Amino acid sequence: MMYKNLDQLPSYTTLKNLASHPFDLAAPWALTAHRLQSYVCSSAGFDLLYGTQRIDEQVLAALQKLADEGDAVKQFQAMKSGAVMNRIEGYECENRQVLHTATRDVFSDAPREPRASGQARRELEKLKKFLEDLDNGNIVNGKGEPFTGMVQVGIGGSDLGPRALYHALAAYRVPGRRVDFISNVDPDDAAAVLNGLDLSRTLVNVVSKSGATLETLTNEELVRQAYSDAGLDPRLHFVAVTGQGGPMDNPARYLQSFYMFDYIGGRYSATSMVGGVMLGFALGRKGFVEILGGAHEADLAAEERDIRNNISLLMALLGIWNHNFLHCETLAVLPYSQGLVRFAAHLQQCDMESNGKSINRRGESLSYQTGPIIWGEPGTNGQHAFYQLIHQGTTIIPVEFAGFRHSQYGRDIVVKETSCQEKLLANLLAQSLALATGQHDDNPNKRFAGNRPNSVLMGDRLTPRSMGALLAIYENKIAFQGFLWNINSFDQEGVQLGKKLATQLLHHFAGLRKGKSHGGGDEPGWALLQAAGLVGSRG
Ligand code: G6Q
Repeated sequence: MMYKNLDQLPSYTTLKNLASHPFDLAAPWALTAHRLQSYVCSSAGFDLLYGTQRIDEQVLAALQKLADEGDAVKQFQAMKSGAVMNRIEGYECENRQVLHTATRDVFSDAPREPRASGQARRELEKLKKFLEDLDNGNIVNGKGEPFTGMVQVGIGGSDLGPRALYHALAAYRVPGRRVDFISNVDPDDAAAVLNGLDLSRTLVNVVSKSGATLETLTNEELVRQAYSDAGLDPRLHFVAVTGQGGPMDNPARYLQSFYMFDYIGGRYSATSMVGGVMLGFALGRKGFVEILGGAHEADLAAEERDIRNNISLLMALLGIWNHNFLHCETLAVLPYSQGLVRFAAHLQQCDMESNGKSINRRGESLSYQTGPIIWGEPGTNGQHAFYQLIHQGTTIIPVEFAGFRHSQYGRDIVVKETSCQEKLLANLLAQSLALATGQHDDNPNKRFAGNRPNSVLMGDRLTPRSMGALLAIYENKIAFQGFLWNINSFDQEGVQLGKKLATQLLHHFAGLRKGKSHGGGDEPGWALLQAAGLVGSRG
């Protein structure tokens, strides 16, 4: 299939012309009740309030045309049906299907891609049995006691999404259970987690799709050592999630092995066993199944052609409008929900690793911007930190806010006549308005230019189901943007070069340990090690 570049689509020119006079959010007449109430898109349990974006009916119509001309929904459907979307035509590449959506298409009689959904279902069945065995005392520690903790060892996609979901849903944990994470090869990461843990009551979930990631393999050995030092048998504590047939697929070393498959990219793997084992342990099977249900609902909603009824597609298009046409370089994701404390970190990987590309799917250089820089922190904390720059700085930063009508725990207090939750939501909506409208003032220091585009994604409560939907809404947004930019959102060659050079530098350390290394002459790696004071003498 020959996909076109964004700037070859006819509506690209229309949008370029419209971008010379975008809607003025700061005009006194701009934010009418009609505008704010009609620019709301609802799907999968969320409402996207987008009246505070610099768009009008003409822009929306052109964005709809852009989506149609770029076959955004058709490409998404092809991806779900098993088309080989992870490829660069004519060049060596991963050349794979992209089927993370199949991990949640597991309860319908006619899944979109039966083979992948069948494999996901089999893993879910294994997980069900494993969790039942933990609950009914068939799986216990060496002293016959139940497990109360789990440490997940993994990095990148095998850490960020699962960790973000765990934090988001900690309110729904099975009483008495907790999870910790080790990802960084910095030994202090593992040391800080292991200090104070009761290893005897703790499972270790080693997660690596490739089974070959040096950080994870090293951390696994470090943790195994801690078990041996404590006189505990790792075989009773360690479980694995890995690619079937890969280097870590060695059931003799693990209490139980779960599989994920090469058609699921690491950063899209939170709904596979990569997230499933840990989330099933923490929330119970029902909680994990709820996450899958929410994600599946969002995947179905993403097939809607009308952008006004498809949150993922609309967010993708608004992002393209702000980035490619209004030339905003970064995007802040600011959730007003403490549970989403790690969500921006997950999105940084999911979005920037997917769409940080500069060639199209035929290997040709692109002359337009692709993925923006993504960053963010939960509000209201951010308000007391970096919002100054968003309001009055020289860089325009579009914002995606997210919030929920109700808190998770329901524990609250009325102070000065309002509850905490009301204060949180008032702040969220006030920020949205303030960024859009700005403020006139004779004192330039108190002047706000406004016209900072933003939208608010509002849900009812952060639950396993809504978290699943939110995760998939973003995954699908990222895929839609990649389709329209005509890039391959599913590979990550950009992280390989650094890995290769790290391996070269490690050879120097290994050589020194064996007393063999004499240095690398003019080789920049050796010179940098010297400059950093790690080997030999400086200069
Ligand atoms: C994600 C990337 C990357 C990957 C990690 C861990 O899409 O591919 O972040 O998840 O490098 O890889 P393993 O799971 O193979 O250890």
